[in-house]
Amino acid sequence: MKYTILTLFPDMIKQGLNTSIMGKAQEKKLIQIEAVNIRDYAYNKHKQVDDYPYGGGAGMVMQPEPIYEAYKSVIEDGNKTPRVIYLTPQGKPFNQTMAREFSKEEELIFLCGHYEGVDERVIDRIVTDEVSIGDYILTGGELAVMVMIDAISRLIPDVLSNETSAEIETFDDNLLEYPQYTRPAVFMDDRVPDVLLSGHHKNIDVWRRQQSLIRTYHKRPDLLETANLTEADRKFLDKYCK
Ligand code: 6GU
Repeated sequence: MKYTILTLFPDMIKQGLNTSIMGKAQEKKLIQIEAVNIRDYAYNKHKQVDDYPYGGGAGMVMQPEPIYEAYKSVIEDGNKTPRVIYLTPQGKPFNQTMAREFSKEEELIFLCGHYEGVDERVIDRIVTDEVSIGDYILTGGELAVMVMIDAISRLIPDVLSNETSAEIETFDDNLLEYPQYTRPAVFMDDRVPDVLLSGHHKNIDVWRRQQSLIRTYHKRPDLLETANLTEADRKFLDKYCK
């Protein structure tokens, strides 16, 4: 997967993603991250990339030409037309289903806005997807891109170790994770649930599934509406909730 980010703060992206699992994935060439500085495509001598909004009002608006030139520089070394994702609180809410869908692409381009916005004409011309990472306002799209790249990349084969990747399936059912415990078996008089020490794998699986259901019911009941529930799950929930 190749990610290209059009941004005014390329260092922020590079530094945010060069550690831990994203850093390893880059070293192993499983993902490639290129941050293109929009300012390099400013063509007035002051390297200005924003201007006052037509019609007045507060703040500055990013001009269309530098963004368009930066975009052209990315797609011109080939005849590909990758999806271009514009990060904006007005976009479609990002979720695991979208992460899975994007992870199947070979290449993605992200456009990070700043200031009060981006000239609408360049959005109309190059953007294929508008995405938001939640109902709050960030100062720019950079943190949002990092969130998306992390969520997408961990779904790419071999980015996570095999051991860890099985965990992905949990959200597939739209349920929250069951609680986890490690040594010591007793912490401040608090014992790890007996079933986990029993060595009885079938019972452990049943207990974990039930814990996932209980948690989801209490913490995110909205998820249960779209959850992938078996007949046994429904029976358990009916009984538990009454
Ligand atoms: Cl994707 N961008 C910005 N600038 N703010 C946001 C956002 C994105 N998602 C939530 N707030």
